Amino acid sequence: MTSVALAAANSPPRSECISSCRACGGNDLEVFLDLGTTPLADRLVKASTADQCEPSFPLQVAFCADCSLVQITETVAPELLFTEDYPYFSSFSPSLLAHSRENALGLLHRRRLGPESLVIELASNDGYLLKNYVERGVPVLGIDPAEGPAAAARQIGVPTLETFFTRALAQRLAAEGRKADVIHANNVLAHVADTNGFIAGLRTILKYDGVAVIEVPYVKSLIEHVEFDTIYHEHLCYFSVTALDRLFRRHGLFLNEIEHLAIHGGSLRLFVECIQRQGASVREQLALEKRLGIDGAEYYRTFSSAVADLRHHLVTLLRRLKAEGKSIAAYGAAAKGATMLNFCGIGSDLIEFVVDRNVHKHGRLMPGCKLPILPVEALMQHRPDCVLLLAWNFSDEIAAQQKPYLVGGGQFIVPVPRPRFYDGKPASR
Ligand code: JHZ
Ligand code: ZN
Repeated sequence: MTSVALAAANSPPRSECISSCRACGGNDLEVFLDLGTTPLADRLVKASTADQCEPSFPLQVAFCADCSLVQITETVAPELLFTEDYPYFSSFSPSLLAHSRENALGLLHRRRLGPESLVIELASNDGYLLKNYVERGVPVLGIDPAEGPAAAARQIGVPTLETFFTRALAQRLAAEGRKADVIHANNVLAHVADTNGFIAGLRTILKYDGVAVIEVPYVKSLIEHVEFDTIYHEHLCYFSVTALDRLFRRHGLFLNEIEHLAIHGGSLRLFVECIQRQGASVREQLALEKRLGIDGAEYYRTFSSAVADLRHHLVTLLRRLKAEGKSIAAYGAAAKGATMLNFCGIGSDLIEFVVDRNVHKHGRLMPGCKLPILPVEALMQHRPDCVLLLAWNFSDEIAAQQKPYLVGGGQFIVPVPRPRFYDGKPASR
């Protein structure tokens, strides 16, 4: 059912509202959070088109009573989400690079990968992860539909297919004998509309004794730390171990081990294989989720008021600072920043500009609120009194990098799980 009036006659739908679960097809979906109608979080606005209407879509989150998958109800066409100037380049975060290197080197060693092996990454972005294998002589294949990042990957020697990963592509690769010893899929499973097609494809290109190493943000962290800003149209699903275990089983795959990662506000690294050998890490987490009720709708029902509280406290704080004559900027033109600013109704009345390290974002405007994005040097030039950390998941890294700003009397504000000032000392939760 097409739900957006914007869809022009005879053109493909720009967005569709689901009526059944993305994973299991069940009809028992309960909406527990409504973030209103918001613009696309990674679609940064060009100054030349600033006065034009941006595409905006409903952003509602639902729980499936049948398989316990949390998901948004609107599916925006991928062509709208992942345009040729998609601005996300993984290599702008040193801590993400270090995290990825460690991941690759660990697998290289444990799986004894060599010149005969093949490592495939789905959503390989700019080659930030696969380059670690290339440097050590292990053949790789990256798959990513975003033109800019794919070109950057090729430039550093990471062969990359510039396309979406689908069941059909998987069949073609398998027919060519290109099956993987290791498949990486970081922060992509939540992005695909055809969840089952993606997992089926993954199964098709995984060698029988291979392993898929998949990273996803953890819904438990999202709920407990009120990370509602990580909800935007690119992220269709928000995973628990319970939902993942059920999802993989339906495709003849087994979630055998998990690791907890601090990245992106709390993520899971999943080790998925064709052979069933569920380890203690998964068994214990499933039991914990059962105890906490993560497999039931009740767990999610108070989230909406936690989000409303956060919005109230953040807006009240920023207004008070403004009334005291303080100047405020923001750090991180992150996708999650777009949700935070637009849902809270924070615009140029409260914040002057946003800084970001990613040169591809400079000169653009944040979606919706249209705040200008400047290089990080603008912080030392303008010395705003306070800086709202929209990229709060990198607070420690940003504080270390912006020591001169903090030492000069500047203050950071971290918005989640509740707004607070932050002086660069490691966050305590
Ligand atoms: P970052 C991303 O979301 C992209 P975003 C994507 N939507 C996804 O799925 C999730 O991750 C999981 C900048 N920065 O990565 C870089 C600095 O300027 O938290 C980024 O623009 N200086 C595909 O966009 C932004 O902040 C720094 O020192 O919400 C961070 O965005 C650092 C460390 C980052 O996620
Ligand atoms: Zn379901």
